[in-house]
Formats: sequence, C-alpha cells, structure tokens
Amino acid sequence: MKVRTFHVKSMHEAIRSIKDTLGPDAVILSTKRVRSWDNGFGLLGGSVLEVMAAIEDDAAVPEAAPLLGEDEQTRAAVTPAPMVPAEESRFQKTLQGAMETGKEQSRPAARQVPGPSRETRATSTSTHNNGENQGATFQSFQRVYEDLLAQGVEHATAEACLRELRETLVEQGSAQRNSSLQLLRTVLLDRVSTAGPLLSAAGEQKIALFVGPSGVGKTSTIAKLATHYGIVEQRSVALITMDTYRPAAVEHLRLYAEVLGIELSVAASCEEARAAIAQAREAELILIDTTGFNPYEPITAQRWRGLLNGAYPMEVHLVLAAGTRVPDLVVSTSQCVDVPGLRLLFTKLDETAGYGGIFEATHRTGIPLSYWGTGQRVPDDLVQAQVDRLGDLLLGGQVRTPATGTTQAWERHTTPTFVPGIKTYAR
Ligand SMILES: Nc1nc2c(ncn2[C@@H]2O[C@H](COP(=O)(O)OP(=O)(O)OP(=O)(O)O)[C@@H](O)[C@H]2O)c(=O)[nH]1
Ligand SMILES: [Mg+2]
Repeated sequence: MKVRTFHVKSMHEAIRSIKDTLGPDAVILSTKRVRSWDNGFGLLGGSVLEVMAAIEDDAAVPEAAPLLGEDEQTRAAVTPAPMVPAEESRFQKTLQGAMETGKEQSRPAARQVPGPSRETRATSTSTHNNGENQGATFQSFQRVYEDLLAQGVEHATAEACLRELRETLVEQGSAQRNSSLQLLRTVLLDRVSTAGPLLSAAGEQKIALFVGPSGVGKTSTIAKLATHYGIVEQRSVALITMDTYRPAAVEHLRLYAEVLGIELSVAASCEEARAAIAQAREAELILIDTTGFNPYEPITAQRWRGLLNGAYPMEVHLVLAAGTRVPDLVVSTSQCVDVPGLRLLFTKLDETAGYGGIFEATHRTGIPLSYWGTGQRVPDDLVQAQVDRLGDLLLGGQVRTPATGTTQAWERHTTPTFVPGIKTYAR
C-alpha cells in the first residue's frame, strides 16, 4: 500500500492532488486541520488541511525484503507505551507510514532491474540486514518522540521532524540506528538559529533593549551583561531604565550601577530614553531596561515601541522564562515578532526540565536565540545560546532529581565546559 500525506487549502484541492498523484482508485484514510507554520506562530499563520490517502499496490512486483523484520514488527507492536493510547497510535501510524513509504519507494528500483545482477543481490542482502536496523531505529525513534513530547515539543513539530527524517532516510536508502538518531538531531537543529554575543569586535557599539513579561529576569540579565562587559571585558557600558512604574525597580538597577561604577539614566518615556541614549552615545554598550508587560494586554507590551522609530538602531531581546507553557510563549512572542533585530533570550533554564518551549519559539518564528540565564548569580549564570547544546538538552534524556532539585543533563553540560565570565560552551 502506498500512503501519501497532502497539505492543501481545501478538500477540492486535496481530491485533485490525490487523483494526480495516486490515481482514481486512491482512498482517503484521514483528514484533519493542522496549523500552518509558514508565518511563524500559528496565531499569525493560518491552518491547512492534512489529508492522508492510500492506494493498494497491485503491480506484479517482486516482494522487497521488509524494512521491519517480522520479530521487530511484533516487538514494536507489543512495546509498552508510556504515551496515552491516542498519541501512541497516531505516532505508530506515522512511523509505520514512514516505513511503508520507504518500502514502496524502494520497489521501482527493483522493477528497473531485469535480472538479479551482482549489485542487486548485494543490495538485497544489505536491505534484509537493514530490517533489523530499521526495527532498532523504530524503537529508538519512538523513545525520542516520547522524550520530545515530554520536553514540551508539540505533536505537530515532532511529527514534522519525523517526516523529514523519513524522507532523508528514504533518499539515502538506509537507516543505521546511530546515523538515524544523528540525522534526527540535525533535522531538529536545522530549525534553530542563534545570534552572536552583544559585543564582539573591539570598537563595536551596540544599543540593546530588553523587553518581556514581568519577573522573567530582564533586570538581572542586564546586570549580568553590564558586569561582564563593564568589569570582565573592560568595555564602556551605560544603563538606561524605562521601568519607572515601581520605584523599587529603579533602585534594583541603581544598586548594580553604583557597584559597577556605571552611569544609570532613568527615562519615563520613549522621548526621555532617546535623550538618554544621545547623552550616552560614547558608550560601547547601552543596555535599556523596560517594565514587564502582560502578554495578554497588548497596550502594556507596546510601551517601548516608540524607541524603535528613532535614529538609533538597536537589538531587541525578548526575555522569556524557559519553563513557560508554549501557548503563553506564543502570545508573548506575537507581541514583538515584527520587530527588526529581535532575539529570544531565555532565562531560568535551571528551573525547568523541559526545553521544548525554547525550541518551539525559535523554530516557529525563525527568531535567533541570544543568551540563556542559568541561575541567579551575577554575572556567572549567563551563557550564549548554542544550537548544539539545545540538541543535548532536547535529546540528552535530562532528568530532574528530587533529591537535589537540579537537572542532571544541565549540570553535565555546563560544569566542565564553562570559561569564567560570560560562559561560552566549548563545542
Ligand atoms: N533561577 C533563576 N532565577 C533567575 C534567572 N534570571 C533571573 N532570575 C530571578 O528572577 C527574579 C526576577 O528577576 P528580575 O530581573 O527582577 O526580573 P524582571 O524581568 O526584571 O522583573 P520585572 O522588572 O518585575 O518585570 C529574581 O529573583 C532573579 O534573581 C535565572 O536564569 N535563573
Ligand atoms: Mg526588572
């Protein structure tokens, strides 16, 4: 049986595509509406119809060796699944579909070969051996899929990655377990991008604005960056706070400014902030703090927007806590997704064991990750975001230990590779 999935705008288009691709005898197995990620988060994008259709393959084709050996098929079928049944069967269906499609796609090649040449026999043996590999791959994919869901990666994302993996495996014609998992990592991480450090080359100047929901760690992150660049790197830094709604907020930053010997300006409006920038323009790095916004009240989320119209190009870092639910990340990000030079800065990675939100936010929007906050210590607990490390966190099987409250994988990845100051991961 040949199974194909179509993403279309209407049922009418689906039927036309199915007929064109599979012919008039094809049957529709399922239809559902799924979000289209093309425009970033689903909020901004629309939805499309996902139609799965199949056709019996009645051509007289010699039976190809099964991609899943019989034993493996039985084992796969009885593997106890920690997923809820509906999720499991959905995944099994996707994966079986993937394997079936691979099997069907390998047939035309066999059909083209009139007799079993030496090369064909060799391929056939290796295909048979691949049956075992496919079985192992099947099971390890299932575990990885469950891990991704547990991390907070969305079903649709995990399935899309799996589909892409399948297509690549089919193209390559083999599926060694290790290389498949490596490939899955690549498939996942191809969807992630990072931005460089705030200041790299000597003499570079940067203005950075930090926005985000309340309590996520905007002011602490600014303190970490100011300490690093001002003290460790000996660069000239200026601070501006637009968070004048609470007197305690100004005092919070003033304390750091005094300790660091850095100038702090207080700006009650975008106009005042622009004047403060003009005054501090000699500084290599100007860091601007803002009042925390309520993502569900767009007016509070837009107070700093007036700054973007000025003569000063700036990097805007949307600060978000790593453990936030994906739907809330979606709403926060939708407040600023159109801002040029936007970066996602995640904090509190030490307070969660689920990194799926980080992955979802960057891959759905294409906005690069800048820094990660990994604790409360200033300036030590700030690292540059790195694609490879996100891969480790997503696929490394991290476990929260109730005894210590720490995340094992996080510690494993951070402790040995950090250098003092703002820590950069060694690759
Ligand atoms: N565990 C942990 N705590 C953090 C991290 N970053 C900040 N915090 C803590 O989170 C709390 C809030 O941090 P702030 O920097 O005041 O957050 P904010 O976004 O400026 O808050 P508002 O100004 O009220 O909007 C403080 O107790 C920080 O020490 C982090 O990466 N990990
Ligand atoms: Mg603050």
